[in-house]
Amino acid sequence: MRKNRKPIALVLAGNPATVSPPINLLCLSTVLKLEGHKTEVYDFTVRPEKEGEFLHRAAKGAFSWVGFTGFAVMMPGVRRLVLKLRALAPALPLLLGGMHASAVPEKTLRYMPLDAVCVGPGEEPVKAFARMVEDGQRNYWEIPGLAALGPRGEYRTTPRPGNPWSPILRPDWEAVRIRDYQARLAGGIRRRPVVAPLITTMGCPNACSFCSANSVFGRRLVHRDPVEVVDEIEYLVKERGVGEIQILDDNFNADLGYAKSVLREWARRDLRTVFRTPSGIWVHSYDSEWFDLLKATNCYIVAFGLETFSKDILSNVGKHINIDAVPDIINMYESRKILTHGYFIVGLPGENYKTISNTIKYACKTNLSHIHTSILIPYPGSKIYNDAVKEGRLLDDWDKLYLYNGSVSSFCELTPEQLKKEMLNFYIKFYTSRPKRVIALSYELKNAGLMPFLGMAKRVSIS
Ligand code: B12
Repeated sequence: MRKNRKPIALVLAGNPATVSPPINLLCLSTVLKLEGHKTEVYDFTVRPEKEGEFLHRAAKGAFSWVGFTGFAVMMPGVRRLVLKLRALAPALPLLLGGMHASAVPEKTLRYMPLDAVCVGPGEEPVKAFARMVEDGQRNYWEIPGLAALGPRGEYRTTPRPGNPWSPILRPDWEAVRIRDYQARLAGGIRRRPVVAPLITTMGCPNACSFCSANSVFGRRLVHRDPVEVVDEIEYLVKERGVGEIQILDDNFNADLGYAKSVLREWARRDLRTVFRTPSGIWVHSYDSEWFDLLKATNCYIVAFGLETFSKDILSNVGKHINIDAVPDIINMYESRKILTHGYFIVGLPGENYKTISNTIKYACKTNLSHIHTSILIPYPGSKIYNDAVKEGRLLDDWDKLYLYNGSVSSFCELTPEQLKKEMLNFYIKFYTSRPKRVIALSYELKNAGLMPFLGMAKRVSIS
């Protein structure tokens, strides 16, 4: 590590209802440290009191440059900080990466005064950006994977050569305090006092039109080495006191063979952890060994993206699941005491009162233990957003793009307010449809504490 190098600040801004360690920044911190740089990770979602110190140090010229991450709903928070930094330290290079910058890079560069944005995975571009800053150059658009505005305000970028996928390295867990995330932990449901997120694969082979996850990794799956993944779990358990893992992959079992290889290594090490998959797994990807391995690694709940009971809507949005086969698959999990959680969206194109009430009836009739219902949000980078923008619809008040927010535009015959009522109606009907569901919900509330749920309730109420 070259002594005179100033540290690089990596920043997560915003005040989300629930929180989770910024794995993206922690992976990039590992990459930069391997290049001999010093990094400082600032997560203001859990340590807001650190913002003052961060701005003071920036004004004093303490940082080589600042890297931000974020997705749509976080952009107003990032912009607020960028404007402050521009005033305090005009020459400090500012780079933004992540889902939003990858989905709408030019719009993002015209929304706030950044030096550059990263489009896609950051591992390689972040190294080149650090070198260019050190060499005092500023033609950031020449770096493959970055985009910037040229001297006349023109949008400029350099595409990535060939296969842009460098291995995803273990997050730099030393850079954060895992205990800071426990009180408002994302996802609410938990079984152990200390929980940490984990990424084993990036990307998803599917192309559901309402999802923007393909903006960064495209429709492919990038795997981490299974042994490397379980080494990380062992470190979290033995060095950081973690007892529960949240696998945050977009589609952990999209490649069942790979997922089983991770679970086999995990079971072999007998780490006494439990885990769950809050981001959802593919409902049709299973076999008997998969179930045995889930039990051997203490998976206690899985989530499925089911979205709607309407076959027409499912095919319209390109979600190729056989909704008639799902109730039996749910029973395969529930009969093994692995709870199931269904994700539903109200307001997909083609939706009407009939399709919503059919979906509610369907969900109540299944043996699902829990549901999460949201209103369709046109996330930048999703096909629904891109098509709508092409048709001239204005969808860029990014601070409104969180799940429960009924006041965004509608893509079906119901108004946003009507959709919100139906969303609430869905929760009430489902959780009052069977006594065991009321008991299950109160058990989770008791277990996880009210904070995460209050956070979500606050979000529902203000919109
Ligand atoms: C973890 C996670 C969360 C965590 C927060 C994580 C955090 N602290 O940042 C929690 C649980 C809190 C969360 C909450 C929400 N989330 Co969320 N979340 C995710 C999830 C599952 C994984 C993100 C992640 O860490 N991936 C792993 C890392 C390695 O990948 P990455 O982030 O893409 O990073 C790579 C590149 O993007 C790039 N990069 C990223 N940052 C940077 C920075 C720099 C400087 C550079 C150079 C490069 C770079 O390099 C990285 C390594 O290659 C994604 C799914 C997804 N596919 O991204 C959804 C996702 C990002 N979430 C989403 C949403 C909508 C939400 C909510 C708004 C939902 C709600 N409740 O309303 C909330 C609210 C958040 C808020 N602030 O208000 C959407 C975003 C849609 C959009 N286009 O904006 C996603 C895509 C899910 C989906 N499929 O729709 N979320």
